[in-house]
Amino acid sequence: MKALILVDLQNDFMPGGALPVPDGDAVVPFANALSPLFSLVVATQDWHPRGHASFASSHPGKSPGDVVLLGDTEQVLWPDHCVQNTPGASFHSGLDVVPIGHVVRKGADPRIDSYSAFFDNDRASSTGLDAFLRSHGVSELVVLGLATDYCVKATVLDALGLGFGVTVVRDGCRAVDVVPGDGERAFAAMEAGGARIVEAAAVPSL
Ligand code: VGL
Ligand code: ZN
Repeated sequence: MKALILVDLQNDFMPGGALPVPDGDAVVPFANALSPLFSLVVATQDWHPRGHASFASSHPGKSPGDVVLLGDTEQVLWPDHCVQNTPGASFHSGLDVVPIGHVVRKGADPRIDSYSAFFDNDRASSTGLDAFLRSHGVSELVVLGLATDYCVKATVLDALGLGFGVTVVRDGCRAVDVVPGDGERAFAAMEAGGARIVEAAAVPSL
């Protein structure tokens, strides 16, 4: 069985949000158009406590874009974003949430970030998504969302490592592009890892 994974379609990643992904709101119509084609739709939500270790504001003297070590794991620092139970953490108001059957909240551990929908960045703990998908007989994932170069990429590479077949919807993703080209390099890395990259128009015939 196939499932659709909608990655982090939250206000703080949209234009005007705290960590805006350029043109990020352009992917919402793709999510709405594709969701009815799947019997299982899973949405992820970046879900940080106040003072999260990925926030530059939690590290005196540091700014967004700086890199620190959290234990042995490198962490890019971000503006405060997707704080639990704030409007920035809510799904974009244009997203049709009715087809969403399961929500994965990640990044809730104050000490470590979780780009992937499957594992924290230090790999020490799992969100339970792998077990959830397997219990529903899912072996194929179709993935779209934000941001191509962080949470989409991490989710896709983990899914491939767990043995899922993965298709990424290119026009359903947008990148932060801290360094220009990061989004394109992320697609190349996902493809090299075994993901199929398609346009949304190809999804109905998958
Ligand atoms: C993300 C940076 C920090 C993402 C989440 O959704 O790609 N990026 N937190
Ligand atoms: Zn985050």
